[in-house]
Amino acid sequence: MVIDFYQTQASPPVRAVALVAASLNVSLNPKPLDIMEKKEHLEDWYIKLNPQHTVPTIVDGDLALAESRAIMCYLANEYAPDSPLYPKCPRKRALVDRFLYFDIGTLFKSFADYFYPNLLYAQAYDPEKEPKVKESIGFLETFLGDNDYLVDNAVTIADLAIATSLTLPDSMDYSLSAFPKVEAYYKRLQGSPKWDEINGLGIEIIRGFRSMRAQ
Ligand SMILES: N[C@@H](CCC(=O)N[C@@H](CS)C(=O)NCC(=O)O)C(=O)O
Repeated sequence: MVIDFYQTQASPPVRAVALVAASLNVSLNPKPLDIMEKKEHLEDWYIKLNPQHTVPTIVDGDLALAESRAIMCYLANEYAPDSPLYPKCPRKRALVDRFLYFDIGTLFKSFADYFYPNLLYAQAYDPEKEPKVKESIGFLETFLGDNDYLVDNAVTIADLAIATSLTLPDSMDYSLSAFPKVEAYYKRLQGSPKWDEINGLGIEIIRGFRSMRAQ
């Protein structure tokens, strides 16, 4: 079965899916989309697949699925049901889901709200949006406590998703030094399979885009 993966390497939600797929040993067939210049995500054929016109979207047979965190759970459920990355125990799984929702609804949201206007439209940072960034990283610091990972002290898809979200402040040279546990956690997760070719490259692309823009 070929799983088509509509994606843009710079996008953190795309990279989060790619990182999870690499750790689950699920292979994806990359279908790169130019969403910046050619705006291929707004073409009719793509809107039919995903009316929300976001990347990532996967197509697996008759299933077209958007939303990065839903895609991760699907890949684990369908292709790696025994993987400890998405534990079967309902209580552990509930905690993994909780951190996936924390990531998409709070952590990554605060990053996107603060960093994207600067990254995408060269706007000055809005100081009113920074407290949410600090608050959400602070929550993560508390959740980690003395553990290396968020759930049962073992790596899960929630850690891989959150580590990928943390690449956005990294790409924007935003220091995590006020949050030593988060900083150590982020470093630890950089040992994940294919980190360099997925997130290392994504960070480089965003940095390259920023320095081109600054000229
Ligand atoms: N919640 C979505 C967010 C996806 C998203 O916003 N992707 C951006 C790129 S980082 C995108 O596709 N933007 C183009 C658009 O919204 O038209 C997910 O996690 O998949």
